[in-house]
Order: sequence, then C-alpha cells, then structure tokens
Amino acid sequence: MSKVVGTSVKRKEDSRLLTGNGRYSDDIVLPGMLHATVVRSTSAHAKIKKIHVEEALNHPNVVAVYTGKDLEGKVGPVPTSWYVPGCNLKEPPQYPLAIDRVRYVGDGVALVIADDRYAVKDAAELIEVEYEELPAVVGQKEAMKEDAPLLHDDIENNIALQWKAGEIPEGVMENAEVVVKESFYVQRVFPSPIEPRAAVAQYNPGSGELTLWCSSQNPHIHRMVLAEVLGISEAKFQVIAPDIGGGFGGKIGVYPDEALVAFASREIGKPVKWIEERSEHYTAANAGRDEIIEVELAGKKDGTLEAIHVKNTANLGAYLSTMGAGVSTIDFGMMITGTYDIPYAACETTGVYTNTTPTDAYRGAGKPESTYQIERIVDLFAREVGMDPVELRKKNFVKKEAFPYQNAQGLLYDSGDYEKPLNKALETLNYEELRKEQERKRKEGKLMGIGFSTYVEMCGFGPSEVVGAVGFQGGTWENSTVRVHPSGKVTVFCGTSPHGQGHDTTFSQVVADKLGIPIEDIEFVFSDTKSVSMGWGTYGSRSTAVGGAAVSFAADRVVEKAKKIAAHELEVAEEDVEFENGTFSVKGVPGKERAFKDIAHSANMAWNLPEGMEPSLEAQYFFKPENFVFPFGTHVAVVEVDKDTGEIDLQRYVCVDDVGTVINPLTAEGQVHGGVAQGVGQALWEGAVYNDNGQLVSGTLMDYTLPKARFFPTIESDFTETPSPVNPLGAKGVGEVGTTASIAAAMNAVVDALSVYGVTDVEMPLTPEKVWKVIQEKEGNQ
Ligand code: PCD
Repeated sequence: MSKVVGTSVKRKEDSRLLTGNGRYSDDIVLPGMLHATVVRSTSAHAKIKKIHVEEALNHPNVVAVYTGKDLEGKVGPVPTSWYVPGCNLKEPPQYPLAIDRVRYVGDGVALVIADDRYAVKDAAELIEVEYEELPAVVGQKEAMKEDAPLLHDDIENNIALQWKAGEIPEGVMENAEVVVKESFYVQRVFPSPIEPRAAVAQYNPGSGELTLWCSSQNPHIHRMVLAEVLGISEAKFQVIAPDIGGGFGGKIGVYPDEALVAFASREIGKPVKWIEERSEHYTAANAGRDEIIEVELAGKKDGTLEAIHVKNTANLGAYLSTMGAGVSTIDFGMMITGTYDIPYAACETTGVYTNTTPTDAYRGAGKPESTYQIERIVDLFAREVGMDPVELRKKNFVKKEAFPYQNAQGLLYDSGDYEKPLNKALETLNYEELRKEQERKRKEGKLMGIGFSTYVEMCGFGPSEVVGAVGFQGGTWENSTVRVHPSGKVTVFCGTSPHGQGHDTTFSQVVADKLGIPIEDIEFVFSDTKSVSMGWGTYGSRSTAVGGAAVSFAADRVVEKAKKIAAHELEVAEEDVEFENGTFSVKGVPGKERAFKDIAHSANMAWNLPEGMEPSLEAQYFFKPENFVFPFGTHVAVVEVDKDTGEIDLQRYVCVDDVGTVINPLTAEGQVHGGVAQGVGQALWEGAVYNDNGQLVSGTLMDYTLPKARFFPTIESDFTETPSPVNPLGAKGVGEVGTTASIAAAMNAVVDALSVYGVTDVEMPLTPEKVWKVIQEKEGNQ
C-alpha cells in the first residue's frame, strides 16, 4: 500500500454533509423539547427601568420567562479564559442576562421558553423593556477620552488593559536614517459561519446529569467554563459538538446564551433548544478585529530595517469575551517583526470597552492584524528609500541558516526558508514582465497595482508552559486513543474538534499510513466530552500540529504492542520483526508473516499473548508540543483600479504557502482558498458599521458584503514544504494562513496602484466610493 499522507484524498465526511445527512444542533429533536429565545437590548447603553413580562407569561405556549434578576445566585457570570498577565486587566462581570443596565445592542435582557418554536418568537415580542437611555460610545479612541461615558462605573476611561512587550534602546528611533510612520485601522468584521450558533440542553432530573449539544469549536472548554458558571460537576456534564457549519473563531467563546439554555433545562427539567438567527448573530455573537494600529519603522537608507514600534488600540466591545484579552496583546504583539530580522521591537496595546458587541478571535486572531501592519509598513519603507518591495523584503528576511530563529519579542520560529515561496511566486507571476506591464499601463493612464505579503504566522497552540505563562486558561496539549477492534477496524478518539476542516479525512490519512490499513477501516470520534478524554479543541490552526501529532504517537504505540504479539506468534525475537504496509514479517524469512488484522484478532481474543501482556489493542497518547509552529509564505495580488468608478478588479491572486509537510494537498488548498476569501473580503468589502448611538447598521447580509466566488479570479495556489521539527508529522497549520497573508496583499496592491498619487493608505474596506473619492481629490476634482 502506498502512503496516503501527502495525497489529495477526497473528504470522507462530504458525502454525508452534502447529501443533507449531517447532524447539526438544529437536527437534534428530543421528546418534550422546549424552545428558547433571548430578548435582546435595542439600546446600546441604557438603564433597565422595568421589564414587563406578564403578557408573555400569559401566552398559551409559554412555559417560563426569566430576567437577569431571576437568575441572580443561580447562574454565575461567564468569565474570560485569557487573563493576560501584567496588563492590569479589568474584567467586569458578564451575567448571562443584563441585570440593571444594557451595554450594547444585542445584550440579553430576558429569556423566553415555550413549547413551540414560532410561539416563542411571538411571545418574546410581548415583552416590553423600559429603558433610561445613557450616552453611548462606539469607537475605542473616543471611549478613552476624559468626558466619554463610562461603561462600567469602576473602570476608568473604559480601559480594560494596557500591555507592553519589547523595548527599543534610546536613540535607535531618534537617530535612524529613515523612519516611516502610518496609522492603520483594521476594521471590525464578522466571522459569518453558515450555521449560526446553537445550543440544545437536556437535564436528567433523575441522575442530575446535563447534556449540552452546542455549536462549539472546543466542547471541553465549554464544559470546563460552563460547569463553573452553572455550579455543576464536570463528571455530570457532557458537552457534544455535533456537526458544525463553520466557526472561524466565532465559536471558541463560551457565551451567555449557552449558559442560559443549560440553566433553563435544569430549572424546568425538560430539553431546551436555542438556535441563533442570522440577524441576531451579527449583534450577539463575537465580532473580530477592530484595532487601530500606529506603526513606526526605522532603518537605513540602504533598506536595512532596525526597529519597529507599534501601538495597538483595540476595541474589546462591552465585555471581555473568552479570548478577548489575548488577541490584540499576545497574538498580535509577539509577531510584529514578521519575517524580518529586525533587532528591536516594542508593542504597546490598550484594550478598551465600548458600547458594541464583544470582539474575539476571528480567523487568524491577532496574526492577520500583525501581518497587516508589518507588510504594509515595509512596503511604505521600500517606497521611501526607493527600493523594489521584493528586494527590500529579501534583504531583511530572516535567513534560512538562522533557524531556529528567536525574534525580537522572544518567540522561537521553528523552521523556515522565506525566499523559497517568494521565488516560486515571482516565477509564477513572471514578476519582471508584470512590472513592465504596470509601467506601460501607467503611461496609458491606467491604475495597475501589485501587492506582496510575505508573512509568517504563529500557530499550533501550543507549549503548555508558555500558554500558561501568558495567562491562557488551558493546557493546549492533545490526546488521542487508537482502539483496534477484533476485526482490525479502528476507532480513533482525539481532543481536537473539527467544524469544517475535514479532520475525519486528514487524520485518517495519518492513521492509515501508520497501521497500513485502508482509510475506510478507520472511524474518528471527536467533540464529545464523554467519549474523548480532556482535549483543548480547534482554533489557532492547532489541530494537525498538536492533535494530529497525538494521533500519530498513539498509533505508534499500537504498532509497538502489535509487534510484540507478532513476534510471539511468529516465535522470533521482536528485533527480527519488521512492520510495513500493514504486515509484520520476519527479516530475511519471506512468507513468515502476520497481517495487522490477525494481530488485532489475537490481541482481543487473548488466547495466546506474550506472558504478562495486557489483553486488547488500544493505546492513548498525551502530546504536549515543545513549541508553536510557524508557517510562512508569499501572497501576491494584482489589481486594476477603475479611475472613473473607483472599482477594484482583482485580476490575479498568486500564493505559495509553506505549512511544513502537507497532509492533504486538496484540503490544504481549500483552506487557503477560504482563508484568502476572508482576508481579501476584509480588505475590499466587509466591515461592520455602527452609528453614533451604537446601532449596528450593517447587521444583515444585505448591508454586509460577504465575498462571493465570482468576486475572485482563480486563486493560483502552490506550496513549498519545510517540515517543522516540533511534531512527528512535520506539519504546520494551514487553516489561518490565507487570511493572515491576504489582507495586506490586497491592500498593498491597491495602494501600489494609487501610489502614482502619493497615496499611502486608504481605510478598509476599499469600497468604490472611498477609492473614487481619493482619486477625485488627488486629481484635484474636489
Ligand atoms: N492540513 C493539511 N496539512 C497541513 C496542515 C493542515 O492537510 N500541513 C489540513 C488539516 O488536517 C485540516 C486542515 O488542513 O484538515 C486545517 O488544519 P489546521 O491548520 O491544523 O487547522 P485546524 O486547527 O484544523 O483548524 C482551525 C482553523 C481556524 S483557527 C480557523 S479560524 C478556520 C480554519 O480552521 N475555521 C474554519 N479553517 C476552517 N475551515 C472551515 N471549513 N470552517 C472553519 O470554521 Mo480560529 O483560531 O478559530 O480564529
């Protein structure tokens, strides 16, 4: 049997998912099940004077109505899970329902439970909330002003945290030959999975056990946090993430809504279902980004980079969400030097509360923002010193020989060869010819632009000691159990939790190669806290590098034991047994062999095992990685801007990613495609818009432009492979790289096109109107 790792095996899960045979949270129907809806604040900031619930209670289908006051003492506040140290973090309690004050449009004020899904919506409309309006503040800079309204009375200037990392010695910035400065706004965007959030809870009054199905990227974290919030033993609490229609970071967080559904089921003694609506999703689920990033890059006229100073002012929304504190600090601030060997770096982050929905991870979570600032400012530096952006990048890249390389912020990049993907991309582009074409077009008065992003990303979370030291409430190791049945078929359990990525397929590829059995003989169990030992879930592109590695180690253990049994049966010493392609054979004795299947049978029958050996063939492995993994690559966008309309035509998109050893090229390419759509989406089309009163005016898919397939040319995607030394697969993460890289590539292309006017930045998203206005102004028409 030839190896399957590295081949484009088609996704096992797709025949089920694409034929409507998936089982999502909303497919779960339980006897006697009730339906829940959350009444949400229509005001961004107000005191709750009174909540009139009588009419709703009188509705014939209504079983219960709860307000924040009713829950006091019964369900605790939902805590954050990332207590970034040394930043004077202020975490206001976030109760599952607001008690006396609402702080954003979408803040929950009442929970209605009824025996019918439509009736519960009707009943919710009967609830009237009397508000006393308070002034609201939406922008993070405005919220820090002296006269800004305070969201939480005891949190001065609405400042949630102030974090610093790295230092630049005195004189370095001041005496530098060249300093380039710019301020970038990485606007708020929405994760927008196809399936909104969902939760179904079933309490068993007899056993006191609670089961929660919820659309989560990390069911064990949900269990850990909600057990505390609900005051229930983890041993009596099962969390299952069934099929999930995407998460993109938005389903890492533990939300008040999930606590509410679990609470209601326990209170009433019946199953309760809650399915978020699309429009509700935009105000009540965590959003991403919303960071104002001020950068200063210092260096020499010859293009040598010397120091970078970055200030990030992050909008955290009204409360601190699960990973909210970590995104703009650790995730962002440790990678500000990117792929460049810049000796000095310093980052200062201020996190601010505002009257908006909380923000948290969104594909890349801090890394796209970090890549954005460095890749944008490097381009501006190149322009300032009159160098080609590619030349400047090559000059400053961390050199191939320098790995493992410690960056200025102290992270150790595991492996890399930054020129390799760049050169491959240049070849695909026919770069020199392309620049000539740009020149020709410019002469014709056309605005063509080429934008590069040569990124590196930290993922594969991560070494437990490090994540513990940076305040993350998690071990971030992974475990896997490989269980071999008497027939030789295999069930594998793993603590990561796929929600679209296709782990059933890619992880099966790993097992198939290890055990020499066909993929069809392997079944995976994920995302159920009762069957899978503790696990830390799927985010930070960690599943393959950590969970996949645990699977690989557990399979090794199975082979180790099977080999002993084979040696015993073949009556030879263990050293004389070889295992290849699913067959144990004796070195030098052709024909003397046992199939993996035979050993599976023997191990389970236990009629003739080596003395003292435990029966069965099953092994578990707990894998704690020693470092993160650092994928890298080059993304290039080629655009033409229409002078008359401001419209941007994305003509080519070329990317070469190095994610270490690729397990499944088809899947990996799909991951890159999706990631690029979300990154270019941020640059060109997407953006949350609030008015001054804190009303979200882009709260539907009619007002919020999600990228469509037809907005894109064929993405020209390729890979180079520089294995990671951190795990036995040599794999790095691929899930987020597309997003991390592409925002800057698209923006750099447009800014390059507009550079004929001296433009250095246009605020994202680059809507035709904005771009047209810039052109008009520069051409002196306004
Ligand atoms: N791979 C391969 N190779 C390599 C790597 C990888 O093949 N080297 C593949 C795997 O196995 C899978 C995938 O690919 O299947 C991915 O992976 P990764 O990178 O490891 O990652 P994960 O962990 O799995 O995942 C996660 C990610 C994230 S993070 C996100 S956002 C997103 C991504 O993932 N999300 C999603 N992608 C996706 N897809 C889909 N479909 N859906 C979704 O939701 Mo965060 O942190 O959460 O913000």
